[in-house]
Amino acid sequence: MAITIIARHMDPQTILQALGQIAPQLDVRIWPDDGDTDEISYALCWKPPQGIFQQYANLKAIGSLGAGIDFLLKDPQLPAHLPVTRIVSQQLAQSMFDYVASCALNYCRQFDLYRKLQQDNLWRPLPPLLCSEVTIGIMGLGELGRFVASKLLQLGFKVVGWSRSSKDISGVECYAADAQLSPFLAKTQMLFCLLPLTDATEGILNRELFIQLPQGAYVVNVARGEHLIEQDLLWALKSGHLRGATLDVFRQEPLPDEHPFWQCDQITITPHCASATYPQAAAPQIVENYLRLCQNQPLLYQVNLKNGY
Ligand code: NDP
Ligand code: OXD
Repeated sequence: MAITIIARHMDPQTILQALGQIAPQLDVRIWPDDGDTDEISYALCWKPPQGIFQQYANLKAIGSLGAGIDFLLKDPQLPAHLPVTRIVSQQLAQSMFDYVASCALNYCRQFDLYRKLQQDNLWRPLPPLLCSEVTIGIMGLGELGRFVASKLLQLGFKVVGWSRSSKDISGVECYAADAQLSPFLAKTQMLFCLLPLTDATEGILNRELFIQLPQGAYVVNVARGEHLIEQDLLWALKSGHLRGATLDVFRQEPLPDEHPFWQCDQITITPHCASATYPQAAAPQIVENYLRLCQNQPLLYQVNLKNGY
């Protein structure tokens, strides 16, 4: 039995090294030079080519090297009978919080507005905005959203959250399901999307949603580019309804040169780096899952394929 790493837009060597440091006895290979594919039982993937799993006759499980698995579900030939795992780690959650907190504090201290004033050499103190006066709305209260929500409270923000099923998170006003989306949005001055990409969530950041946010709200998408209807965001910014947006994920990555987002000074762009998997943090759970696979035991962090996350 062996593991293969099928990674594009991510360095497979760093995963290989991290696995080698804690489990040198494992047979870990890197696609496309992974030898006899019949020997592979666990495929660790990041954006693999579609149809690739057909080459592995004895595959027992597929692992996403990130938190999301949407790129796997896009493959019509994904073997439906195999378990799919993903990465869940304190490091991913903390790193996402660091990103979210930077955005939230920037919004609160109005650095985006000062940047505009600076362009015109304008020295103009704006009315102060305290963290305690800002309500942050988190869409998705899973591994990342829950952690981020609780930590934002510690910074002094008011926090509301929205998820599919109802939640009880101390200090966070929780809303659930489509019926409670509107009241959640009505309270949200700064919206963070931390939803998985599924049929139900694709295109959820659209005009109808934006107009339910209060005037001057700010939107941050750290989930997937397909959550956002791009023209609707440009409209909401141009109309002045939204103050600004920070986008870490895009329908096409890297964002093409000619994309209008580059030229929009109300949008801050980061290159899908909000929270990357650190190989050292991910390696222990990968090894644990491989050992479980060898012993036919249930895997950690298995995704519910019916739900799509
Ligand atoms: P989880 O699967 O742990 O949590 C998903 C949350 O979304 C759950 O609370 C779930 O509700 C909720 N949800 C799912 N569908 C719906 C729906 N239709 N309506 C309302 N709520 C819904 O995911 P993670 O927290 O681990 O990660 C979230 C996403 O963040 C990933 O899928 C990935 O796309 C993105 N990500 C981005 C990174 C970056 O660097 N930009 C890094 C890591 C992740 P319930 O609890 O009721 O099931
Ligand atoms: C992930 C990501 O899903 O980096 O982990 O987007």
